[in-house]
Amino acid sequence: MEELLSKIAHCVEFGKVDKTAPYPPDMKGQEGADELTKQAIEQGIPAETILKEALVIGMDKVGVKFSEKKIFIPQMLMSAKAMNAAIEHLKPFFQSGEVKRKGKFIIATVQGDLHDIGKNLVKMSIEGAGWEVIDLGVDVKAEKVIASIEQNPGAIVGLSALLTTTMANMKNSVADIKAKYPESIVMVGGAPVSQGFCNEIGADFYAPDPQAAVAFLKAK
Ligand code: B1M
Repeated sequence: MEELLSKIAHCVEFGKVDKTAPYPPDMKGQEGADELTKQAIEQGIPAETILKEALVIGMDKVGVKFSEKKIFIPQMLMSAKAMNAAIEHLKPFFQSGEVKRKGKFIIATVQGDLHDIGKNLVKMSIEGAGWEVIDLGVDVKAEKVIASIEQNPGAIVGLSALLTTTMANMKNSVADIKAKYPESIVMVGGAPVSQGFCNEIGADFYAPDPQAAVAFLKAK
């Protein structure tokens, strides 16, 4: 099991999508994140283990190498592509919750931020927990979230941010949403976000991961 997980992490780290992918040249002809994740599922490795012990590990290495200027945007995009290929196989497990809708959840990555892998994982888990999710996408202005609350009264809002620079937009979005709809519940998450930041900006809940987001909604 460990060997397969570390192979998947390697594919994410080096952006190997599938067997037919010519990139990276030194892995040409080898199986990629797509085939190996399928094998892991077939071997009965839980989706959450694959996510935490392979995909996120690979992505963390990508993040470190990017910070150290050892890789650049194109390589980071290939890693995102490999991760998405793997996530396709995990989807049914995140989405296999009860079908009955428990409520509505509006989710968005804040203005200026294009990172959506984490947001999409949270979306899948929340859908799996039986909520109808309205996904506004990435680079979303507060006005768009507010318009969605107008159309979906009572919906809980989830905002994701991955950049320290877009945390300011998260703060402004929470302020704008609360000014218009003081009773609305806003959940925040994303790698640079913390409980302290959540408290500081007046959001209602900080979820470090999809499991915490689902646990919060279950208690609603
Ligand atoms: Co970017 N990027 N990126 N990037 N990128 C980071 C975030 C960075 C940390 C890399 C680094 O330098 N080490 C760095 C940010 C530094 C900082 O702000 N301090 C960075 C940078 C600088 C940039 C650019 C500015 C680079 C440039 O152009 N010079 C640029 C910005 C573009 C923009 O947004 N305007 C950029 C671009 C990109 C790509 C487009 C190439 C690509 C994104 C592709 C995509 O998302 N479709 C990309 C990637 C892949 C990364 C890293 C490598 C991986 C992010 C990721 O998907 N992680 C990342 C480094 C890293 O995080 N290791 C990095 C896996 C994902 C599962 O984790 O999103 O944290 P995460 O989600 C978690 C939790 O946080 C939580 O649940 C998820 C599962 O556990 N969660 C929530 C997330 N949202 C939640 C919401 C919730 C609840 C929980 O409730 C609502």
